[in-house]
Amino acid sequence: MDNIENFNTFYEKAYLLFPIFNGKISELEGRYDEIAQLVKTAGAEVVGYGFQVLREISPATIFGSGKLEEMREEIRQKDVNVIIFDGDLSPSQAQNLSDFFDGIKFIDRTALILDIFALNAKTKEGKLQVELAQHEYILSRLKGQGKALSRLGGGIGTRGPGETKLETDRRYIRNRITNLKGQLEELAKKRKLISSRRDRTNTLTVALAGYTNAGKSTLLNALSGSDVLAEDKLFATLDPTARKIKVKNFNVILIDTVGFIKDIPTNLINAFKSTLESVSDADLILNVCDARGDWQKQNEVTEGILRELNANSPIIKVFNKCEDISDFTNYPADGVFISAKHKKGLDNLIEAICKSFEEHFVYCTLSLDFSEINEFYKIKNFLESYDVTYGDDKVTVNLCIKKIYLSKISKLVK
Ligand SMILES: Nc1nc2c(ncn2[C@@H]2O[C@H](COP(=O)(O)OP(=O)(O)OP(=O)(O)O)[C@@H](O)[C@H]2O)c(=O)[nH]1
Ligand SMILES: [Mg+2]
Repeated sequence: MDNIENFNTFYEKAYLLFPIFNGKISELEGRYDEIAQLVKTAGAEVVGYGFQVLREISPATIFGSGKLEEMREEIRQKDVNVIIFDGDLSPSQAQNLSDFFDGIKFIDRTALILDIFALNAKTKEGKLQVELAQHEYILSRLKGQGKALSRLGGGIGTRGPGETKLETDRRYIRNRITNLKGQLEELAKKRKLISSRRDRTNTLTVALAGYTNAGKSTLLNALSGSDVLAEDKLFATLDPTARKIKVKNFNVILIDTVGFIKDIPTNLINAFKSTLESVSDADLILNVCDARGDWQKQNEVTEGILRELNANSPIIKVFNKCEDISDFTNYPADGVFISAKHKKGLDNLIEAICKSFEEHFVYCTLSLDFSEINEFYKIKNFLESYDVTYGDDKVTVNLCIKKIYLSKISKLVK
């Protein structure tokens, strides 16, 4: 909390560094926009940037010495408080660059993202997950380092457990990581218990996944008539939020969760695995992207992360922010085009959700003799959901099953 207050009163000036590899200068604009938005989200302001197209890298400092001098001059003139490197650095490169730039706080993109996560985590689980990711990050930075990296002052890159590492050693961090993992496992177990209870009532789950700021929370609100925080900031949502909605005959639990971003730090995905399970366990995934942005890139990233999470549920590609787009010829034919903010195209989306459910699931009612109940319980793990009602001489089971498992219940269907 101290740190957050600190950040409100201290508006940092950020300078961005872009190494450009393989001559990909065309990527600079997109990279700048994304980092600038991350910086804004973290509560700082971009006051300048430097880039260099690198044919070969100087191992110690990445950039060439002439370029470095030039950038240092600008950094001094602009009174910069934090330098952000758009990429990954080895601990020694980070140290060398930081030393060169007069010891001004020097962080990389991962630290910046972790920082935003620390600001946005609200629930106990969210906070633990962020703390785990931060400790893993710090540990990876300490590998091979003789001394602890020190980052002084408040603001970006120092929120959360960052500062404690000053006085800590690797052993403390490892112990803390083990402890955090243990706490998270406990929470995940509890959540599983709640969701398995939920499974027994007839519901299907739909997860909203996709690039950060694509409009997932806005869509959740539009579909459920609720009022979840949605704002023009990256990673506004960290903790999964669920809403019950009715989609025609289907009872649906709609889950909104953390957004994705390119080059997402691996330890962040690992730390958020239990939260992201709500995506991989869902019966259907809506991959939401911003149709006005570089949606190919967004979808590439989202699909990559979904693969990493072993999410193999059906996916509907949802193109959001379409209110001003009239020509859809360059978009995939199987996409659904909506504007969550202006509540346009939602009927088409609901149709698409129902169609997918009907394609993959069957609802049916079994009327069983008491003698058949054991047989039923043997196959219950193949069901998406079920609901048992005991009558005087019969047991009625309403169930939902994936079509591929229909043969499992064939004996019980009369
Ligand atoms: N123009 C336009 N803006 C939209 C639309 N839907 C959402 N937005 C805006 O996009 C911004 C991000 O929306 P969110 O719903 O917070 O996005 P998100 O995907 O939940 O983002 P994170 O939780 O940060 O990953 C907000 O400023 C929304 O008002 C839309 O259909 N059209
Ligand atoms: Mg959101």
